[in-house]
Amino acid sequence: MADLLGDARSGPWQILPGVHRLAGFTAAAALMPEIDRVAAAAPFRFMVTPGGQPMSAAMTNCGPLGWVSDRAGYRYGPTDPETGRPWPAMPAPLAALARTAAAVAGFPGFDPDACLINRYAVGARMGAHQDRDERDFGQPIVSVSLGLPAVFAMYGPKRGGRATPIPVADGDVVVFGGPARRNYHAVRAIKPGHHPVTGPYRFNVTFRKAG
Ligand SMILES: O=C(O)CCC(=O)C(=O)O
Ligand SMILES: [Mn+2]
Repeated sequence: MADLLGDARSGPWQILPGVHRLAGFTAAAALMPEIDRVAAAAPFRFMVTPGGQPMSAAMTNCGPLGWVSDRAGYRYGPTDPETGRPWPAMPAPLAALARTAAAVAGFPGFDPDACLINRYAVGARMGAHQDRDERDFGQPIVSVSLGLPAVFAMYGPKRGGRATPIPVADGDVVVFGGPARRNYHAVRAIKPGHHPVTGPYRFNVTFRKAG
């Protein structure tokens, strides 16, 4: 695939060094049945920050490792603290999508072991943060947007400064890695709307190599 793709890292999808948006790469219609199956086994919940504030987006996970936040901090773990059971398996179509998107963006060999699913209602947002609970920052982040549109704001590796707004609509995939792997990023508040598949929600599916 690398030969066919050529120098994808500087290709037409690159927004900033190491930040790629693959527009219309998938669609909610294709993925929501998989997400519904995951949520039936590991329901969406509002985790709390280490400071005790409920998060704005509801979350669940699939795959060998799930990302968890509670009063004890942020971490990855193999079991759902709500049920005590392992997180549901990562559906094969989701894993395949993540691998393909990473390769297209110039990160061949990505093999995610963690898939965090965020559900945003209208008005929900995510403040600026780095993804830094993973072991290997050589591995990219693959972030799939489904349903209602949003603005994904990409900052630099230091807190603050000006963000590059990246509009993300249903089916868009943002891949960031390499020089952008430790960039701060945020999701602006979701505007009111209705999507034919997800209704009043935006879903984000984030794939990572955590362990
Ligand atoms: O919802 C998004 O687009 C980004 C989510 C995110 O940054 C995260 O879960 O760490
Ligand atoms: Mn993040």
